[in-house]
Amino acid sequence: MSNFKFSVGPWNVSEGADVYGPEVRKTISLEDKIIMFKKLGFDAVQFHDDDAVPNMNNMTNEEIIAEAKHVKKILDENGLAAEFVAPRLWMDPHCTDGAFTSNSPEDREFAIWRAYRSIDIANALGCNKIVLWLAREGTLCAESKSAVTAVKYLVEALNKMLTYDKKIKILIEPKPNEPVDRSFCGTIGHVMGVSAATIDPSRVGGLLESAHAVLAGLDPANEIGFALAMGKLWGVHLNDQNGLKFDQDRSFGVENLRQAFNQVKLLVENGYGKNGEYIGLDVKAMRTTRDDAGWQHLTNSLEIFRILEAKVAKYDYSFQEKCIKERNYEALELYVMKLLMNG
Ligand code: 3MF
Ligand code: MG
Repeated sequence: MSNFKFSVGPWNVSEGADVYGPEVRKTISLEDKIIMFKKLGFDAVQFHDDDAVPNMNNMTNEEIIAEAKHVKKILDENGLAAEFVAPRLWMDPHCTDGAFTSNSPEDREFAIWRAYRSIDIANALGCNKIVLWLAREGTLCAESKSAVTAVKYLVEALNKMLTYDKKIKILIEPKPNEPVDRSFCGTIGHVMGVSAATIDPSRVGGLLESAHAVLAGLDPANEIGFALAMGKLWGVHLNDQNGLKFDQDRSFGVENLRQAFNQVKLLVENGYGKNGEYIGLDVKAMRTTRDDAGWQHLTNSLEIFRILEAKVAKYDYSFQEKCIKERNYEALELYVMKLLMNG
């Protein structure tokens, strides 16, 4: 049992291709994934714009909305909600050099078109959250873009989206690198800065992904804490990451259990979810995973989360208080480690 609601995106169940090798698992249709997500205990689905409406570049606005409504029907039939829509700008040839911060005015215009369509799709799916993972908003060649101009372009794009629809909320998902070398908005702190610079900071917040924080050399729990303190943690992508290397999207908790515990602890202590926020996963099966186990990283992540939630419920806050009073953090640390190691 859990006090939280859970969400997952269709890209979490993939064919397993990586930069050095081809697909290793069969393709599963969106509808079959949705049916399975429900069976596995999820409450909502996260979407890229083109997860919901493939081939959208070649469709009229009306056709896009009609297709999104069809997906909404599938969600309704399976008792699942849509959590958010994220424009998948990084896959498009228009966005080779970035999207909102591209050096090309036409390509920046295209990015805004896709952002508007993502808002239309979100409305058709019955959700008001737009997630922006700013994948290529940064540089490979440091001199190729001015960080000053680029950040201003970014704020401009957010303002356009906020003006296009007065009810949407924008969740920026920061990541310090990959596929770019230096991104313009790498941590939750950057997200807060960008939010404050928009015409409506109350509608611009963050989605924190554990692995992205680790890639920035930060503790994901501390990043979660910062966003919670600002009242801006509107989504999470829980997963794990073994140090500073390629983005691994490992199952939640499998690399750093104590960090995972502290993420859950902060979420519980601060009433995350009380405003309808979901515990979102962004996890990848290992490439070695066979077809019949292609969902196991999801069930493993859910199980680890729930076990950690139970550990938080058992957590002895009076002992924590005593240790803090006596400034005996060695004792507190051992207590936490034993709590995690025992049963
Ligand atoms: C990349 C990510 C992305 C985002 C997704 C939704 C493909 O590191 O985390 O996953 O989470 O695009 O915003
Ligand atoms: Mg993510």
